[in-house]
Amino acid sequence: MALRPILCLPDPRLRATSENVGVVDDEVRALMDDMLDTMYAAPGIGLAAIQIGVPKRVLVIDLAKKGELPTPLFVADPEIIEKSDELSTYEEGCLSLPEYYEDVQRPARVKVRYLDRNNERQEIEATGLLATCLQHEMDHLDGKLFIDHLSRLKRDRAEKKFAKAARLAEPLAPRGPEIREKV
Ligand code: GNR
Ligand code: NI
Repeated sequence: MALRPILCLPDPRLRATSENVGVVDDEVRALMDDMLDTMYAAPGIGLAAIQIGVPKRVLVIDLAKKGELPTPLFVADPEIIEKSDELSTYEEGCLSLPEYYEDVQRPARVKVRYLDRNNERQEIEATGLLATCLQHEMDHLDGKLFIDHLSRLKRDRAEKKFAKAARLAEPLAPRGPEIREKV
């Protein structure tokens, strides 16, 4: 078990399409365990493998609050097999876009088929925050971020904000201190 660094926008790996694992074997289980540790440490309620740079269709979720018993959900190769016409709105955040939050509308209910940590086929019918979180994580597997659900204006502003943050955080070497930007 290990903590792994979480990639942030504008890292292009977040836009990659992840590949199915096919079988949940020991290697995938080890990945899931690292992801869960990394997610709890962040802390977050969900994490997709690509957020730690691994382009596999694997995600973990735990909606249990601090002080409650952990209830981890381990998911590989998920597919949405039903979704409601009814939508619901949640204020979303993403560990790959730190400290940025916006309302996002998504189907209120989804039925998802997936492989669990024991490589067994499962189906889950989710509503509420779990439905939102599953869809948010599954978007990551296709290189999609929650800002892609916002207006063009909001998305552009968010991308610019993170591009600038990355520039400012970057090496002092290629750019002398005399041309450091003001925040
Ligand atoms: O920790 C997270 N919180 C959250 C809140 C509302 C909707 C989705 C999420 S997922 C996010 C963690 C994350 O970035 N997962 O990819
Ligand atoms: Ni996210």
